[in-house]
Amino acid sequence: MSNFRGLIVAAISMITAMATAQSIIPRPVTLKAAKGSVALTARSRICASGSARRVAEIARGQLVPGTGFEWPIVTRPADGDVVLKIDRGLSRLGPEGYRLNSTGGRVEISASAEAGLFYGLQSLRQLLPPAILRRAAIGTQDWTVPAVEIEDQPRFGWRGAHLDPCRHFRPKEFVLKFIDVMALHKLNKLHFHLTDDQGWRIEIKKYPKLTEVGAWRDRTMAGAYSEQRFDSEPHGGFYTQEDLREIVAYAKARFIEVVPEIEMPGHALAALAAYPELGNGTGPYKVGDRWGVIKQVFNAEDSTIQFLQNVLTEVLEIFPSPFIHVGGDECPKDEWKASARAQELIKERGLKNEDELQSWFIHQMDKWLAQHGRRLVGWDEILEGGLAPGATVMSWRGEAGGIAAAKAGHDVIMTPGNWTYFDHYQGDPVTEPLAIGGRTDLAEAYGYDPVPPSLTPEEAKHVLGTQGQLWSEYFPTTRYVEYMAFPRLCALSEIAWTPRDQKDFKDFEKRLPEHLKRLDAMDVNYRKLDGSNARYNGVPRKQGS
Ligand code: TNX
Repeated sequence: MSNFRGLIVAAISMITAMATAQSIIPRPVTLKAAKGSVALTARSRICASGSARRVAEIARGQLVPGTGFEWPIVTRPADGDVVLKIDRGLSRLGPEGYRLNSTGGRVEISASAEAGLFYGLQSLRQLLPPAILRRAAIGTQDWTVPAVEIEDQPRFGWRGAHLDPCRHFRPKEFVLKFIDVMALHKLNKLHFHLTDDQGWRIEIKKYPKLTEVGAWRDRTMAGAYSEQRFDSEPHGGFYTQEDLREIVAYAKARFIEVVPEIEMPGHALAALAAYPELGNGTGPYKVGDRWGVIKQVFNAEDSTIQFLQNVLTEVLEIFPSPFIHVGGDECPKDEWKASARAQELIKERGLKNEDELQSWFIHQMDKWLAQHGRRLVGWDEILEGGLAPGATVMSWRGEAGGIAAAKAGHDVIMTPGNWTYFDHYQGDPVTEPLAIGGRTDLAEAYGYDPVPPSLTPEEAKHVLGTQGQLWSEYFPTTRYVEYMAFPRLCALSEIAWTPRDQKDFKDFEKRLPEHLKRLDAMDVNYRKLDGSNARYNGVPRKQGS
């Protein structure tokens, strides 16, 4: 009798393990299920040598908490172990590709580089029960890995998520948690939007007022834009350089690069409040308390260029990313049109108009960044008035900017609002919590393809990838950010990773329920597939952030 029961239990755990094997997000290029499984136990070890050892330390960090096992790192493998192997023979899969094989009594992950091993490890975590993602063991658990053979590699090198801590400041703890969730989805670029009209969030030692003044506002727009209503609560915060170094290092250990964004010449009001001489003489300035496009922008004096390059000098010391984002979006030209001095600068520099002045501005940054061994990224407005030679374009107002830039031989990241702006509603606006507008349901988000059909294969090589945007005007709390991000960011991870011909929304929908249990285990909020938790996310402003 007890034998029979044992058999049933074994069969059930096999079936559950098989279901789990089929629920990896983003979907691997190939996954072959085989008979059998590997049981990870308190005797299991991590086996690694050479440069795989560094990933073995990371693997310990990701396997010890949930299992409560010790996971010693050893060099000779035995059955029941997790084996990490650098195998140069796998270079055809690229540095981020990997193989995972659990058919021979142990789990073997091999890759030609450390990043690949890390992504194999993320797939292993998704082959295990969701409790592997908890921060401590919750009791005895069957850590069975189904027998599978996976061979996998990403479609794109830029698989991003964007955070906007300017409109509502986010504590460092949240950013670190978000990085953990990104890593689980094999996302590798965190676009960190650090300055905007409503707040300057990065400490700059040379210009302390940027955060003393620019990081704080007296009140904030509440409710829908049309209501023109404000709360009366001061809001603010910023990251010290040490906080940012910690974030960068934490991300790096998870193979994520943090790409900082310093906005110019628009979205500058917080900086103007701190240093009014950077403006067009239209002060006094106050840190922004309303959303939308704001007319006050930087002037284009040489001294302002110098100021911003001094800021960037400190930015480069903190962020090793080859890409530095300088914004460039939504810079109204009203002030430059009205300013005699701006008109004089246009003439002096032999420019035609205000668009060319903006282009001149961005060119200065492009040249300077190139001299410092970095590459400029900007929103698609940087195309207006002439694109700077080294610029990479983020195409947000649809795909046209990205297409034009790729055809002109520039790299692009496809971030069109209709598909990748996760501040849009993800269901019926009547029942969903307040959002900026628009509507991008999960199916629509999943359906996006970052390579527009009008590009030739050669031009398409300029599409580095895509990313999900989390503009945060209407997200007062971190729970709110998560609700808007998930599961759409899960969909985006699959757009960025999985080959186009293997994307299948029906199949994705089948894998999602198991995947959402992983988000539960990590205490990540998300929109339930039936929308039934929508009204619980219409949380009052400022609560629980
Ligand atoms: C436009 S996208 C902006 C942001 C807003 C966003 C809201 C972009 C480059 N600029 O400043 O937050 O729309 O969706």
